[in-house]
Amino acid sequence: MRPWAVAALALALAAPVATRLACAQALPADADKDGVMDDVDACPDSPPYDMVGADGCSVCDCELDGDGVAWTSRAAYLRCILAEVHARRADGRLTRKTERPVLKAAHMSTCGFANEVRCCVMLPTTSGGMCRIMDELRCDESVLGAGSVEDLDAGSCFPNPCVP
Ligand SMILES: [Ca+2]
Repeated sequence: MRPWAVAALALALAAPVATRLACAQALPADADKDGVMDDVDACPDSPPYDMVGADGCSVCDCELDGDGVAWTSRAAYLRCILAEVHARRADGRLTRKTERPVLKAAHMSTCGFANEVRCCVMLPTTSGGMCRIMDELRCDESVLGAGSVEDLDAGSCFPNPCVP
């Protein structure tokens, strides 16, 4: 084969690879995996299983209701979650299978509780710890009598945040 033919063949074979690489590099990232790409995500650090709007921000924020004030009760927060889950089930954005971790994360959270925190009680035999929702005053090594305790503030214990 002549050198110019070899070069032409090499270019022809390389072009699709180069095109695929260019496409892969051009895809925007979604660091928090909420379905809203980072370049348009106003809340790029959403917690796992948080239901977000088109702007990437939580529809039922853990600490603030839709008016930007603290939840009046746990029940008010859970009503927001259930209403959003039902809406997303109705239009197909959630299925029975995909709603389970969303509901689990909401139920295992501090959201709607005034003084509760996620408390990590580190286990001496493992490299992680147990996450418990408790009053922030109790999340203390001297109160719990545990070796190592960490207050993670508001949020959910699902998935377990007490891992290194
Ligand atoms: Ca995102």
